[in-house]
Amino acid sequence: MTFAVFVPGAVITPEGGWPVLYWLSGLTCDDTNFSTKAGAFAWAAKEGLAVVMPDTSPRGAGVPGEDESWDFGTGAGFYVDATAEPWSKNYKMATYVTIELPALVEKEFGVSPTLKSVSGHSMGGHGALTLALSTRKFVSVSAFAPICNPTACPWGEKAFKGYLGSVEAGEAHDATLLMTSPAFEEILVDQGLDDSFLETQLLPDNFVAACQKVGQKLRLRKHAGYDHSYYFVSSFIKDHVEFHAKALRSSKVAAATAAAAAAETAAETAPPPKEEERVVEVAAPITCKAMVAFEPKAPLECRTVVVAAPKTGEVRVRVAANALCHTDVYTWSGQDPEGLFPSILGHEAGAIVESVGPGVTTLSVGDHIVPGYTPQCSAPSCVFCSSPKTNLCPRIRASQGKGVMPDGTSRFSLEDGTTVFHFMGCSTFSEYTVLAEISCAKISPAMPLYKACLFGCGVSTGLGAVFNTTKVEPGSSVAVFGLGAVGLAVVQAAKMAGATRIVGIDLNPAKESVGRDFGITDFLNPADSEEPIQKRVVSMTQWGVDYTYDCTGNVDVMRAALECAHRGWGTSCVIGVAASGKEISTRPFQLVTGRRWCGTAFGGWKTRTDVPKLVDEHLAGQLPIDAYITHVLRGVDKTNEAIHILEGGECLRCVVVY
Ligand code: NAD
Ligand code: AHE
Ligand code: ZN
Repeated sequence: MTFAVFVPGAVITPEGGWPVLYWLSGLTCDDTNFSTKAGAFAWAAKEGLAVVMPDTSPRGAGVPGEDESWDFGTGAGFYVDATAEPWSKNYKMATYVTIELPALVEKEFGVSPTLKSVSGHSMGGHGALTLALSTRKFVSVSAFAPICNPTACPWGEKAFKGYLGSVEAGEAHDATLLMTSPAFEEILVDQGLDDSFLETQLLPDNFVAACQKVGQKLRLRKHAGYDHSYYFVSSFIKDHVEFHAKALRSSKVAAATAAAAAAETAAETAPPPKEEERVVEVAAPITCKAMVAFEPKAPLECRTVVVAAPKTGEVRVRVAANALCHTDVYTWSGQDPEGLFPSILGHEAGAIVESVGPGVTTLSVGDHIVPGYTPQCSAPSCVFCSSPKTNLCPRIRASQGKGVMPDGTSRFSLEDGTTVFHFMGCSTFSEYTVLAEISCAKISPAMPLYKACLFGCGVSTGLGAVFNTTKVEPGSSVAVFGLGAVGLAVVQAAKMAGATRIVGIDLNPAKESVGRDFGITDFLNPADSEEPIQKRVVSMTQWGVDYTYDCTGNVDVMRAALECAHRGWGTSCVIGVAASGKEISTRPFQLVTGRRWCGTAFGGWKTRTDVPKLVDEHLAGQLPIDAYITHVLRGVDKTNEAIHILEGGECLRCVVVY
């Protein structure tokens, strides 16, 4: 049997496997029709959904008569297990689609055994509805122009007589007759009103009546002008993918919640261990691969490192994926006054807690986290954590800047015992790293970690610069200098905040197109004219723009950004990180005349409180971030390649999956 599988991206399989949509095709189709004509994969990729597309029957089985008609035999297996001869040996489509094929794709493609939905077209719509109703193995079901009542239509009668020996035997494979009690929160069906098979073969109204009778919620959408073709499927497939993704997400959350509740109940009911039995498990050191920066600008070296057990208030995590930020490259290049060598750089990651040190109360083994370079100690005595005005908790900032953990020592060493420094309290260019508990944002396990890493720095920073630091109002004008991931996140947030004019500025002309995708309304390239860029921006707007952002780290650009802010009230926000020894300047008159200069660290987000919320917003479909991932590599040893790619100018974020 031939089948096709779509897996969303060359990335790690999420814990528990890919949520999956099984697609069942119609008469005469094979495993290629859906993959080539439906246009579903962009939506499936967006939702993180795998798609499995089986053929519609065995082929070349040598069954007498298998190729005699288009609506029976080859290409027309009808998703039943044949019991009548000569079909019963080979034509076992129900078992194939619900047992054999899932076992195979679960093993070979990391497809989830539980988070699965089913949909299909015509005969495949019949298959989807009947297999979902009879097996209850699928979280959700939908269909396009399904054969709803096959015991009452010519296609069904022919199939049941041939494969099962009688039409009556087909009653167990008839969606209308199987609808005897509500089985799903909602079933989605689309039907074209210009479908030539509507009245004779499909009979959706019989299914509607059956659903109404038992109280099954059915969303049947009837579309004038649509026929039975794949144009019809491709027109509405996005809705079906989103329908299933939503159901699978709630199912996953429900399962996780139930598991957590069960664990909590077990913990509550278990008798407390006697004092002498309470053993603190001490984790052993781990050896793993890490990319070590030995000196500025020299390629990182992939080394075996020893990662010591977490000490008090620390956790050790397995890094699942890391996105490269420009700041890593900045420190590697030797321009960071705090840069130390040898060190393990990296600070934009998604990870899973592997072990916890003594005294850790808010994290457990298995938790999914995003490391934060701005910690949040949340102590009532911390005036920074207690204030809504800032995220800059100083609790471990001094040791972080010295490349060590809060007790003044490093958890990293080479095999010969050489100490390796930490970086920004994260050091995520390593398969394992140790973090302070107060640096970890615990996030929903439903969030794929290869995407979660984006919230660890650049994207969050750009969003927060707009929402938290400058608080852009609807109708504002905005100018963004530098359209990397940080600048584009500023653009994205400015658009979400209702800014009506968003000027993107970049030396790279290729950024105009990506900038427009994110929401810029105008693009300027400083290299296109001798005239200073701030003058060009002001002349576009009379008095300057309400909010400007430097996302380059260049101090001349910072000045230009300030000087094109609106006279009287314009605010300019410094986001870029400037090289050691660089200073900003402008004529004080610029400030006297009402412009304000400010800056942001991590967009003002409080790591532990806010990162989980950003993740949840993404999971709820309110905060798209997939477009930032322009490159994916596999293996921590690919980090040098990622640096090369980021410097190439076409990359927003290169995610390295470990
Ligand atoms: P990036 O290198 O991907 O993007 C920078 C963009 O600026 C590029 O498109 C480049 O072409 C453009 N550029 C460079 N010089 C320019 C100039 N003179 N005029 C106009 N455009 C110019 O970097 P990124 O990851 O988006 O990070 C941007 C900056 O933000 C970096 O300096 C980074 O270190 C800093 N950063 C700061 C924070 C923070 O919390 N403050 C967080 C993350 C990143
Ligand atoms: N060591 C650097 C600090 C550079 C800097 O400003 N870092 C930003 C984060 S960049 C993330 O990509 C920041 O938030 N800083 C706040 C902090 O506490 O470090 C230097 O230049 O000295
Ligand atoms: Zn960063």
